[in-house]
Parts: sequence; C-alpha cells; structure tokens
Amino acid sequence: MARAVGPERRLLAVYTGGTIGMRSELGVLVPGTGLAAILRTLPMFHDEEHARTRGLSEDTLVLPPASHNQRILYTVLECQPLFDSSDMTIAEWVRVAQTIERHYEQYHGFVVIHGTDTMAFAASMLSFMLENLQKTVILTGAQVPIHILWSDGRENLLGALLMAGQYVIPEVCLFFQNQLFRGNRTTKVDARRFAAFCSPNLPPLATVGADITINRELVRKVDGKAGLVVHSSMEQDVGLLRLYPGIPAALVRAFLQPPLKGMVMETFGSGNGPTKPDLLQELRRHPGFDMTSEAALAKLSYVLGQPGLSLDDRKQLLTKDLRGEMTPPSVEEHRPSLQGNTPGRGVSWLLSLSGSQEADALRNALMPSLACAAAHAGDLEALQALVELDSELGLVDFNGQTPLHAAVRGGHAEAVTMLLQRGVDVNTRDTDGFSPLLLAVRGRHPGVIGLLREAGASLSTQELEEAGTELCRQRQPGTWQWWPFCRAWRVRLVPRPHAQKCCLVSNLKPSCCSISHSFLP
Ligand code: ASN
Repeated sequence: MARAVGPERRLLAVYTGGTIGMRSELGVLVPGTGLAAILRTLPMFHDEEHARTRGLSEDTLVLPPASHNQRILYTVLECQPLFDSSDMTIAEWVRVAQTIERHYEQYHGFVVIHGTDTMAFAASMLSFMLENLQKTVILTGAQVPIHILWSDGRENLLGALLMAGQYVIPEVCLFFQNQLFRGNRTTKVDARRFAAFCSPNLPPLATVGADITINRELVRKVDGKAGLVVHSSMEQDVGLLRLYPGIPAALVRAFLQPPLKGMVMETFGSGNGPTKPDLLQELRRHPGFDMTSEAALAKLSYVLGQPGLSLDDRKQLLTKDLRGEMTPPSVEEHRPSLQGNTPGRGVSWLLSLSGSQEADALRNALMPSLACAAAHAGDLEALQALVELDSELGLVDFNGQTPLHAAVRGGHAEAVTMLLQRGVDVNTRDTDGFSPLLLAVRGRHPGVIGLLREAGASLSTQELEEAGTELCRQRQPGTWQWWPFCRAWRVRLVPRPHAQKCCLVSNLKPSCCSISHSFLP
C-alpha cells in the first residue's frame, strides 16, 4: 500500500449499471445511460476550467484538486447494455475483468460502478479473476440515483475515485458509506440504509472522515514482479445451499444432481449442521473458515474453472487463502522457514561491512529498518545479531515504528518478549499515532496483548474506543459474551442489546466508552 505520487492520476470508471445511474420510466427505475454527462454537470465531479486549460479530450473528466500537487483524471466507460445488477452473471463479470485487462497499462486505477444487489458477489468474483493485481480496483454504487437530491451516490463515487486516485491498494475493494472494504469480505446487509454493506470478519481497509485512515497491516502485499493474470474460465455450475432446520435429505440430494459441479453449504454457527455424524465429518474436512458465502461461491467457481488440475489440486486450493478471502486459523503453522530470509541476509551483509566511517554511517542508517524487518519476521537470530552489532532496538524506522511495533504486527510473542526485555518503550506511537497495544488488538494477537499489558502498555481514550469497536467485531456471532482477550486486558464487553452497540468497560478506569461503530447483533 502506498500513497500514489505524480501530478496526474488517470482512472477508468467502468459503468455497468445499477441504481446509481437509474432513471424513472413510467414510474419504474431502469438503468440509465449517459452517467458521464451527468457527472460533467456536477462541479464536485468535473473541473471544466481545468479541463479546458489543460486541453483534455472530450471523454476525460477531471476532479477538483484534492491536494495542491495532484489531479485525478477519469474516463467513464459505459457498458452496453447496462444492467440492474440482479441480472449480472459470471459472463458479465468476466467482461469487466477483461476490460480492466485491456486498459491495465493505460490507467493507474479502476472504479467499477455497479448495482448494489450483487456487488458483493461481483467483488468476490473479480478478486479471483484478477490475479497479481498491482493497481487499485474499487467497486461502488448507490442506494438512490445520483441525480436525486438526497443520494448516497455522489459521496460513494467521489470517495471511490479519490481512494483509487490517491492510493495504490492492490486489491479488489468495495467502497460504500466512507468505508473501503476488501471486496471478497463483504456482504450486503441492508436494502434501504446508506450503510448497505458490512465486512463481518475483516475490519475495513480504510475509513474516510476528516482524515483518511488506512489499515496498512491489512492491505495485501504484492509481488512486484508478477504480471496481471486474468482468469476468464470460471465454472458456472456451482451452487449455494443454505441449510435450515429440518431440511429434507431428498431435497439436498436433488440439489446435488448434475450439472452441479460444486456446492457451497451455508451452515449454522461455525460449521454446524443437522447432527448426522457423516455430514458433520464431511463439513469438518472442507471448512470455509470465515469466508462469506459470496466469496466461497466465487472461489469454488474459480477453482473448478481452472483447467488441467487434479481433484486433489483443487481441494488443496480451496483450503488455501488465495486472495485474502479467509483467515485460516493457524497462520503460524504456514509461515515459511526464516532461514536465509531477507532480514537474516541483510544482517549478515551489515556484519560484513568493514569499519570505515562510511560503513558505520550506512549501518546506522539501515539498522532501524533491518531491526523492524527482523522483528516483523519473528527472526530472533537476526535480532540477536543486531544487538551484537550494538544496534539500539528502540530506534524508529522511516514509518516511525519501533521493532516492537513490527513484532506486534507479525504477532511474534517471542520477539515481543525479547524486545521488552531489552527495554524498548512499550507505549511509543508510530507516525500514524498507533501504539503496539492497539496494533496487537487490531491484529488479533491475544498472547501479545497479554505481554504488552504486563509490561505496562495502555491505550489512549481514543484508542480505547477503537479497540472496543474491534473487540465488538471479534465477538462470537449472535452472542454477547466475555471475550477471550479480556483476561489479559482486564476489560470486559458489556452488551447493550437495545442500542445494538457494545460498551467497553475498563476495570482499571471505570469509564464507559460507548462505541460509535454499530453492527448487527
Ligand atoms: N437493483 C439495484 C441493482 O443492484 C439496486 C441498487 O443498485 N441499489 O442494480
């Protein structure tokens, strides 16, 4: 994730239809053509004077300046025909992916304007179709047409253009109501409220208010060398079956007939179904972890659509996190060996520098970044080698983070212990103002939270509020309960069923922070 640089950022806005551009025909809303013409008349979407001075072509719109040294230019590509998104199918989403592929080199980022009804499916599908994405792709739309006075469309579209123009977030995202979500983590939860989407198992990648807050540790990292691959062969014969109490076996059997090639089963709770042992056994072997149904269906379609794979290959792929769509439970187990990794090699190289003045200067400049890299990778050997080089482990890198921040982001309890033992300040804030403790909460590392608390870490009032929101998100679905981190933290969540909000109460300081983030129970 990086702030985009350069005086001009060019975006392609692919308009597929949806309520945002609809107009009323005989009292019925139908997808409307000419969205670009509407945007051209709205000063928040087009600076005519700048376009004229700059000699921009007819099809190029330009936003008013968001910062003094950068302009966002964009072109609206209107699909033919336009769709109410409930009519969209995999074929249409493949066309959107191919459009992005065709224009990939020409533009810095992409916005896909889409109906809301199937936007979470679209975002999930596109995330699997677009492999090795290095540019930002953001889906957005509206609950009310953009030409209507009280519409969410203007804010959503402007937000999506600004985010895609100003940041490189190499993922398929969904922007709605000031929140930027990972697309394949979203689901539509409301047909009328402007806050139509939620991301039940992953916090937003970014939140837009007076300031833009990016959740950097959540944004996926890219392999800078790999080129974009567009997967157009998606399996269409996949199904989604929601279990309900007493579902007859005959009905399930009927559903499982050809041409069905794969099925996502939406179960109760965390993977329960009717208590037939054979069914449960089967479900346990093919868990979807915390995937949404939309993402699971898209993943199945992608995996079954890949040519030339054996059944075992496909099963393997299904259990892996391919596009950030799920959180496998034991990330630690899958961590590759740290032997010969970059921090380790960097430290060896530092050790090999001879003691000239330049070499010392170089070492001093590189040590904080290397210490952070080693801490983030949990590489104790590299950290120890740095200590032996007399490196001060409390120094900050270019992001203002100490190795303690980095070790916490990586969730490495041993590295955290080592750094605390070496006296690294437990309460330093990085340039974003984040403390190690807040990062541990956001990253969901209970063991690390305990260590930091024991070392005297505390949260500011503002952080306490944010941490409460995070705790609320992480509670078990549908239940109000003590949360496992609480012992370490000595806080507890108190349900407020009427307000559908949580309240964070600290035993240390009996102040009650009501959490602004409301969510579904
Ligand atoms: N039916 C519309 C669609 O999905 C709903 C919307 O965009 N708000 O195209």
